[in-house]
Amino acid sequence: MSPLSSLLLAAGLVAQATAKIIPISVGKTNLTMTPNSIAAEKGDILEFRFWAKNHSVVQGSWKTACQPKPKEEGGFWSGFVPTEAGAPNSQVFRVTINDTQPIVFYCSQNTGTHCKKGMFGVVNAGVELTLEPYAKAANGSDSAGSPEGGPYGGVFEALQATPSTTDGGSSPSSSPTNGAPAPSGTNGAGALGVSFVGMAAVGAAALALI
Ligand SMILES: *[C@@H]1O[C@H](CO)[C@@H](O)[C@H](O)[C@H]1NC(C)=O
Ligand SMILES: *[C@@H]1O[C@H](CO)[C@@H](O)[C@H](O)[C@H]1NC(C)=O
Ligand SMILES: *[C@@H]1O[C@H](CO)[C@@H](O)[C@H](O)[C@H]1NC(C)=O
Ligand SMILES: *[C@@H]1O[C@H](CO)[C@@H](O)[C@H](O)[C@H]1NC(C)=O
Ligand SMILES: [Cu+2]
Repeated sequence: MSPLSSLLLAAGLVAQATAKIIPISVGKTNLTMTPNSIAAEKGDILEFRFWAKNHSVVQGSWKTACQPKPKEEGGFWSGFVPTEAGAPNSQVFRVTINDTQPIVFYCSQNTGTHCKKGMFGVVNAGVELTLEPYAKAANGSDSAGSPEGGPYGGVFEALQATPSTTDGGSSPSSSPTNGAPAPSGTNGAGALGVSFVGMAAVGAAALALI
């Protein structure tokens, strides 16, 4: 293999390796999504990790707080995921990001009015489509909407053990339970992304020896 094609192959591996898994804790600390403001690129995966007691995630409409984006327009819905206290549910809900349009998501549990109390988050917030106006509207909303029927727009998978530093819920949450939408936490690049980059680096080093 020529040095040039080795280089191109290595570059290809690195380019493929940039998609990352972004863990989001659902209800780990009070009624919050952590982090609640996320930057994601096309191909990245939102990984929702559910904590006690009984939460959901729904892609919301930007027009009406705590109401779903109509199913016929896409979006996602996990259904309710009852979870025992003390540990995250053994199943995570993974949603692939297909573009960089702003997304809002919320928990539709009405026992305790979770969305109204701040249980929502945004992905790729835009100029106007941000947490703050959404929080205001959510605080004034009545009940949260759940889409009809079963989950869509994502897949349930077994929770993988990852280093605690990649757990979105491990960073202290600064978002209060009621209202003010201070962005909390940061994106944790999933272990998968990191290990692919590592493999690409090893591959490139090996190719350089050929
Ligand atoms: C969770 O809620 C309790 C009771 O309202 C409050 O005392 C505590 O500070 C909250 N924790 C966080 C991290 O916001
Ligand atoms: C979870 O919450 C939903 C919506 O409130 C409810 O229909 C369902 O019965 C709850 N499940 C459990 C196990 O509490
Ligand atoms: C991205 O596309 C996949 C496949 O069509 C879909 O399941 C997923 O819900 C989409 N993601 C979002 C955020 O709509
Ligand atoms: C939520 O709405 C109530 C009633 O209108 C208001 O008193 C409260 O200050 C609002 N909270 C936030 C955080 O905006
Ligand atoms: Cu909830």
